[in-house]
Amino acid sequence: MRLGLGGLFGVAAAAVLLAAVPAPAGAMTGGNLVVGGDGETAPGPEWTAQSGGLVRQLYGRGGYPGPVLIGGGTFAGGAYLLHGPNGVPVSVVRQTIALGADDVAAIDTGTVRGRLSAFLGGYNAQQDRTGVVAEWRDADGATLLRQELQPVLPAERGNVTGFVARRAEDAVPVGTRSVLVTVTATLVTAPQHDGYVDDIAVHLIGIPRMESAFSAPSAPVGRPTVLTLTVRNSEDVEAKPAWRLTQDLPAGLTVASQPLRTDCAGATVRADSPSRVSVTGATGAGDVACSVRVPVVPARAGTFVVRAADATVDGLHAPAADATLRAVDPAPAPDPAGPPAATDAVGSAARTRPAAPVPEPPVARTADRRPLRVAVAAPARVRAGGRARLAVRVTNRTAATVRGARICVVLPRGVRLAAGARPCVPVAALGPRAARRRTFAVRLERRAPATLRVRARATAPGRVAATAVRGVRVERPA
Ligand SMILES: [Ca+2]
Repeated sequence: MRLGLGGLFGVAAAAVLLAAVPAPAGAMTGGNLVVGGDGETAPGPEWTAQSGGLVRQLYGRGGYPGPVLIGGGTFAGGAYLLHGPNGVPVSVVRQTIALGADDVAAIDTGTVRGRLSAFLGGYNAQQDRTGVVAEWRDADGATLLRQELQPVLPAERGNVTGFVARRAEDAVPVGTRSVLVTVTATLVTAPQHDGYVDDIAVHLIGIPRMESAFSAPSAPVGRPTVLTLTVRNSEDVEAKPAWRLTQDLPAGLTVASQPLRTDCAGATVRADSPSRVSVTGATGAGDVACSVRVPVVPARAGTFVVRAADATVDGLHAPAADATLRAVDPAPAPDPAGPPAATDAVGSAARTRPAAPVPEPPVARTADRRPLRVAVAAPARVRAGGRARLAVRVTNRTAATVRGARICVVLPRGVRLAAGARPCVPVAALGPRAARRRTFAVRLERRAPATLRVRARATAPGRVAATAVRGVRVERPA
């Protein structure tokens, strides 16, 4: 017996029926499913007493200990501890936790673990003791799993006043629908009850989930887009054992480059093949989610589905949904003829704005991506025996100055350069993106109507030559 003020705040419930305490909706949050297990509110009807009851006591008052751990240190026990009522030899109180639909669904995947925990303690060499049992039960009330936190006896405490943290953690059996928590407090050294308990808790611990998603719903064919593979911790955000995932890609979608980037600490990521990505890692305490960015390229237009069924996981939930990408042909190159005539509306009437006048005859251009681009312009029609001027324009398409370029025209039979003209002319240094234009005077000797092809070529040391061809219609002489 210890002299003190035990039971000062006591509430001893006497009901016999077991009350079911519904878990909050979506309780797979890592929160404590036990109500009133910390004494911070006075024990009430959430605890059903078969005998005796539970009372609470301020820490550190009237000779009661603070929240101190045997072996050193303290724990966050709040202001109150719990114990059985003074003078009652054996108190038994119970609480039934009805698991919510979300929890039941998770449990029935067979991947949820359950933890019962509490701080249990006593006073000096006294034998007063309290223990806690959790029975995980099916819909018929049959116990599928039993966890027990044994009382802390004086020998374990070294006859020192204080608490020991106890916990039990096991896989929750499929079919579990409720948890019956029983607290048994035994008074040996009357009348004060010094079998202490605090922070009685039941937690559900899930496993992380894999998710997959594309950075955008559509992407051009042949261009990389990002498939993100995410490992999202369960809402308890507790540390989880090592996990592994493998995702196979659909035909026509391949990994664009390596190495693959990830923010999953310590993870190993690799593409086993162009169509398979593997990740191994672990989830630390407090980790909410991490991801792997996989650049992928669609080889053709169409819809690509990265299927959840093509994911292989160990220590994770498989993705709940597929990831879908629509691959589209790249946008066509701009029309060399320029934009169509613009229209705008004035009042209720629309009118057509004339296109900008074309200062020169139509121009034929090369369509390739060479560093020099050349275009040749000529009148579309000339009279036989007449004269014409060919205009050749060369453009430096690079970001560097091009030196030593030349422009040449190659004329078909029936077309001659005018007297004094040369077929090739040099071009001074061409700055980045700069263009130069040279003209060539020619005379059409041909008499019969025909279409002649005039060719222009630009060359520069170390540069790929570019050519352009222009058809010139020769008409009958006037
Ligand atoms: Ca407490």
